[in-house]
Formats: sequence, C-alpha cells, structure tokens
Amino acid sequence: MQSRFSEKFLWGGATAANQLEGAYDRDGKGLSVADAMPGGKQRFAIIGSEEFDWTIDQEKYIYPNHRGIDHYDRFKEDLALFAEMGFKCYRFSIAWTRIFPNGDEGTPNEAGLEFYDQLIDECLKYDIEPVITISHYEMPLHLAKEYGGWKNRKLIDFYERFAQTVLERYSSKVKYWMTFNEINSAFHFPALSQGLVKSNGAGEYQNIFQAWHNQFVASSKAVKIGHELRSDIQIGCMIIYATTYSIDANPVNQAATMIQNQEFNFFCTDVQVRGEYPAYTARTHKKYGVDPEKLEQTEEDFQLLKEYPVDYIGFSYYMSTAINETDPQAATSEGNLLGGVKNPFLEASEWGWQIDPEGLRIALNELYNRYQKPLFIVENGLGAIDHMEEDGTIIDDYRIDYLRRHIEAMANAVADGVDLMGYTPWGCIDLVSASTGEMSKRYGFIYVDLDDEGNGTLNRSKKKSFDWYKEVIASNGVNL
Ligand code: BGP
Repeated sequence: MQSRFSEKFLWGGATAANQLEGAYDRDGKGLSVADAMPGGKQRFAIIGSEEFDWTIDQEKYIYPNHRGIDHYDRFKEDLALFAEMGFKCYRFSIAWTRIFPNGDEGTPNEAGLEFYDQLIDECLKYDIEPVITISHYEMPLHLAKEYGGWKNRKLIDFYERFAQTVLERYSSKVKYWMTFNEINSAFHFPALSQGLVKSNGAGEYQNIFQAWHNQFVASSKAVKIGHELRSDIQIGCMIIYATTYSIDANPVNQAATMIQNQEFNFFCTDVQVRGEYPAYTARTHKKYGVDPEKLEQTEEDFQLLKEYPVDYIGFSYYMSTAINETDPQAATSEGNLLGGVKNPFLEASEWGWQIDPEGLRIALNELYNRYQKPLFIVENGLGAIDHMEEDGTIIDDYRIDYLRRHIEAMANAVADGVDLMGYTPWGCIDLVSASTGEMSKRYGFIYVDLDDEGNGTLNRSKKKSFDWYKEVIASNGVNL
C-alpha cells in the first residue's frame, strides 16, 4: 500500500518543559506558575481558577513539576530512545524561567541557554528536527504575582525580549516554532495559560480578552523577529481544538454549535492567521460583558497583527464535544475537559475525555477549509493507567488502538486534500499531567517508574506501543 503522507512528514513526539524537566530551581532557574501548583484534585480546581494565590512554600512542599521525570539530567538517554523510534522531529518547550528567572529584568541566564543548546544539538545529532514552543503553560511566577499576568501590557515587552533571546540563539538550528501553547484555552485554564487567578481577575472576561490581545501582539512580534533572522523559518500558533457537534438537527442547536465553534475553536486562529479580529468579535464581547472601549489596543497593534500572521497552525486534538441548547437537563459529558453534553455515539477515556478519531478528520478539514494554511497536529493521545507485568513488559494495546484510529483519520484527511505537516503524539515519554499534576495519567511510548507520591527509580522502559510506533514511522504511516 502507498503512503498518503509525504516523504517529509514530521513524525515525532511532544513534551513541555515544566512537565518533564524537573530541576525546578537549578542553575539559576526561577519559579514558574506551574512550579507553584500542587498535584491531585486541588490542581484541577486551580487551573479552573478557584480561589488561589500563588502561595508557595518551597521548604514545605515538593510539587510534581519540581521533579518532573528528571529529563534535565537524563535528556540524552531520552533522546536516544526517541531516535530509536525513528523520530523525525521532537516538540519541546523552553522554560521561560531558565532564561529569565523573574521574567522582567536582568540579563539572560547563560546556564539556561546552554541547557537548550545541548538539547538541540542532541536532536540534531540524530537528524531529529526540533520543534519549539516558546511558552507552554509556565510563565514566570513573578510576572503573575507582580503584574497580574498577561492582562498587563508590560508582558508584551517581557515576552518579546524572551522570544528575541531564544530566536537569536537557536534559529540557525531550529526552523519550526510555536508562540504559545493552546492559546485559546484561557476560558478553561486562565492560571496556566495567562497567569490569571481569581484574586487577580480570572473571573472577569475583560481581563481574559485583554490578556489575549496582549498575547496576539506578542506572538506577532515573535513572528517578526523570527522572519528577520531566518527567511524560511516557520512560526505557528497553537490551539486546543475540539470538534463540536450539534446534538441533533434542530436549527437552534446548530446555531449554538456555530457560536461555540467561533468562540472556542476559531477566535484565536482568526486573529493569528488572518491578522484581524473576526466579524463576530463585537457580539462575543457583548455576550461576555467585555467593554471594548476599556480594552487597551493601539493602531500599531492592529498593524502588527496584519503584517505578521503565523505561518502554520499547530493544534492539539484529544476529544470532541457536543452542544444541546434546547435541553438544559441533558447529561453533561462529565470530565470532558471542555464540557459540553454527552455524545451517545462515543466512548470516553478513564478521565471522561470523549474519544473521537473521525472528529480529527473533521477538525483537519474544518481548519484547512477555513484558512488554507499548513496544519501540524502537535498533541494527541490517550491518557491511561498502565500496568507493568511481572516480566517488566507493558502491554498498552488500548493506546495503540487509539493512535491507530487517529492516524487513519489523518490519512483520510490528507486524501481529502488537507496540507498536514506532521504528527507529534503528546507525552511520548510519560510525564506529569497538566490537569492533575500526577504521574498516573500516562501517555508515553516510554514508561517512567515514578508514582503520584514521587516514589520510583525513574528508570525508563519501552511499552508495547514503542515498537508499534517505530514501525508506523518506518513505513510512513502504512503499517498501523
Ligand atoms: C494539553 C496540554 C499539555 C498536556 C495535555 C494532556 O492541554 O498542552 O500540556 O498535558 O493537554 O493533558 P493532561 O496532562 O491534563 O492529561
């Protein structure tokens, strides 16, 4: 059988600094918002913006992100395993706090920069193309506490300096970049995404929309800097996409679904790809009580957005959701990260995320039809509890099944005409979960011996999916 994927298709895996590096206070690193978050149930409440004040008592607590999976010291071992699977690319992020510990002042921390020099060189040694997220859910804690996070326009300058520093340092070796992880997730995770908690305004949509505007401007500045440094650089946005269905053919539900799509799936990309706010912005502001007169926005901002749109669209895809406007009693899809109602045609993961491979084909078509920009699936996967057998093997057929069905959907979308650049399943090595702060929700092809209490040898072992994915890559997506 002939592969539907191009010869240059970027197969790989994805991680984020705060979820795997550990070494949270080593070599001059400052504290990030993720470093100030406990694990377990409390964490879900925090990222959902319940009362929380960025208190952290380092002496007293060791939070899961502090240790991660010790990738900081073991990255060579991890990269060797990725190379063994045949990765063509590796998506990781740079911890802002390794480069600027407080985020607002001082010179860049050379030790932090050197860590990423080494990581990038290790990728290149194996012909693995680095794909860098400049900021992935971990802004400096100081910026959240002292400036109120992204709602403050000063953050634009701080981010610009950070982006300029890393782009200048690495762009000769790194072609693929993304400016913010899941920028559209701010309604759901204002703390992780924008540094906003209840006490500094997460509950007020005015702040969220101001923060978004500031992030859009900051992102365009990064695109400008990148393109001046390297003409063939590719700088993308990155969103969390959830295909959204109407529960039935009732036009009322169809219209509510259209609105949900605009507000959640398309608002940020409309600005970042098309370079201007969409027509439905005024209606959306009104609905969320945002006063446009009070938004700090300048003519230069709009100019910049227009001149420096992103080069491609990176997105995560884990689940779909459904809308039932006409029945307020309809069962909600409890646990589904993005809410919505239960879709009777779908099964859910142990965490309630509704599994929907066909929805990925739809997502790819919806995004491509709307923007005609290259797409990059930079996260996808099944969070599950893995069991190690007595002989040390981990038989994760459920994960293989999930990924196989999603790759088939990708192949169908490519046959539909979608321009798809690559695929980097999330958490290619087990790491700390963003929503639970725990280890037991695992995504990896590589198992890491570490439990929710922080006990374990941290030894790495290959799961069954390791060899399966290796064959997928070797056959360019034919042998599933
Ligand atoms: C995305 C984030 C990742 C990641 C993933 C899985 O929203 O970009 O950081 O963790 O989801 O989520 P979780 O770890 O909560 O299972």
